[in-house]
Amino acid sequence: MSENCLFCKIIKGEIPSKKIYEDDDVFAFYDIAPQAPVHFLVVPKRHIATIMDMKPEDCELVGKMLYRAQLIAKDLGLEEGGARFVFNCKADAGQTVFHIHLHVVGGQEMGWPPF
Ligand code: D5M
Repeated sequence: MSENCLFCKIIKGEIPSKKIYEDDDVFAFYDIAPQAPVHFLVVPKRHIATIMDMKPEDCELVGKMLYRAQLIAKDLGLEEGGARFVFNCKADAGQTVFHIHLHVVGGQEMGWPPF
């Protein structure tokens, strides 16, 4: 846990969120500013600031995030149409919260490239 991290506070329940799922390792909740009909975030309970701070021992944890994200996506009706699974990393990608989070957005067709 990191003292002044928004998502650490959400995980601890100090800041409210619309929780979707929680286990010992990961936490999932709806994004406060949805960019699509379905938009949720999956975060690890362990504080990792950016994807570029990943260490070898984080590989299993990030795999659990992705695994849980696709299960939730299917539960929320995204299996047929699919979804986008995104990690923004640092300034150029628009990362604003420095605790890694996997965005899952779906429920509509999306364009590419994303800029
Ligand atoms: O995405 C950070 C995301 O975090 C952005 O889509 C808004 C979301 N956010 C910020 N505060 C909250 C709270 N309190 N609840 C739920 N979602 C939140 P980034 O990839 O860093 O730009």
